[in-house]
Amino acid sequence: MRAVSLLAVVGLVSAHYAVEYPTWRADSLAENTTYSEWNYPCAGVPYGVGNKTEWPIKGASVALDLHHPWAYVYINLGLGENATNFNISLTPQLLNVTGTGNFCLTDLPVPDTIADGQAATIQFVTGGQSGSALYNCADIVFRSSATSPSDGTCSNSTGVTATIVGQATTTSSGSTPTPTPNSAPAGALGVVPQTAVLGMALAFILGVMM
Ligand SMILES: [Cu+2]
Repeated sequence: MRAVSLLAVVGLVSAHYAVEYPTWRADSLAENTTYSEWNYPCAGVPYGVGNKTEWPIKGASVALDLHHPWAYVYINLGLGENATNFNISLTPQLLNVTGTGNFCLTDLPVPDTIADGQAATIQFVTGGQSGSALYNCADIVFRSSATSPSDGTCSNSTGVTATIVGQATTTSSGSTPTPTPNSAPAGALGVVPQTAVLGMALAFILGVMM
């Protein structure tokens, strides 16, 4: 039983995450490369080796394929060719995303000052239980004429949910909060399913394998 559990966790933690849209600079999970998602700012993938996507100025979306039980997700923007300063946050509210599989964010808050034809790089950052971060980048050109994929191709897998960290859980007026004696205090851990907690504990033990 124990062996089965450990194998299951190894499966979860061995693949970090993939960027599905816009197309990432290159597949940072590919074998036989020096790429590593541990490496800031773009997983060791040099600028110019890969794809550049025409990305909408309004209604922009991103899609990830998440492989960990949960992650804090940050999406940053750096302007220009070969940007190194990712100083524009497209996720001003910290997101805790639980579950594995497809995760989609739509209508990202692109600054009004961005003009048609502006080159930029989107930096994806996920933070996990260890405190370390995983990085990926996608190179783009903003286009007012571009459109994001339709809803069918940008959706959340079953069980994938995003919670804004630090935002109090909303309850309808008059309702009585359900006692949860063994749960963590208010905050991120309170929303993590028990299965994820188990996975996190085992992942901690196996931290070197992440
Ligand atoms: Cu991983």
